[in-house]
Amino acid sequence: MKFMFNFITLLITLGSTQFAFSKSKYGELAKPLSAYPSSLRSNEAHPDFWSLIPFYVSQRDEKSCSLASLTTVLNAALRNTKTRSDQPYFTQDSLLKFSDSALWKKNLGPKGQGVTLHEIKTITEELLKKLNLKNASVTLFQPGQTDQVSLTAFRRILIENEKSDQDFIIVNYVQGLITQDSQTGHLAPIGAYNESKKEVLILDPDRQWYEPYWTKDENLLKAMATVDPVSQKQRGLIWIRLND
Ligand SMILES: [Ca+2]
Repeated sequence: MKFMFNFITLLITLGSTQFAFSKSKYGELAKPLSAYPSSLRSNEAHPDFWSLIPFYVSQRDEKSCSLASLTTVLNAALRNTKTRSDQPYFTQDSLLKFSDSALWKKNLGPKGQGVTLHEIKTITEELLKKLNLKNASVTLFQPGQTDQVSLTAFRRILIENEKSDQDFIIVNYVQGLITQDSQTGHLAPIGAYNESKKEVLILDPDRQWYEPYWTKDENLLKAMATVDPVSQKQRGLIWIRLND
């Protein structure tokens, strides 16, 4: 009887321990894509999603969201030029090597803390130049605030970007303001925008923990309108246009 009592006590303790340390992965604001498959079966074509998803990679470690995001985006951008049997797509390692980026070497190394928004803009511009994409450009958007003016400007970019797979967005936001993760800065490509629902699909490279998730554009604006403690600058997004 005493054994049974101790066994039940142990089960209760284990159960309460699990509840104490585990919480909902996605919370209230993020909706995992697999739970909403019909969200991509509308009349809208979602050209970015269908260009990016074949190349959607998982970041190789916690610092490498910039490397994973650019691997996904650049493979999508170059997919129509890599048609020969001797033309591999980029892996994260081969892109890092090809870039020869001092910023990546420093920030993804043992003492690095990842890459800021301004740094990924510089790295992207260097890569576009190396890839001889002469007409390409990178635009920075830092909303700074969550007011109506900022929301309208953000929506204008999302609507314009949704029209074509000749441009892509990488967003810099606080992951934990969308999901239930830590309150740290993060980078991820935007997969799609549903204008009627005002929802953005984030292709989070943190694939060990997440699949792509939808969130309201207002939520993403709040997570972007924050200050990066490393750079002391506002977060935001870069908009990569191949034919500017
Ligand atoms: Ca686009």
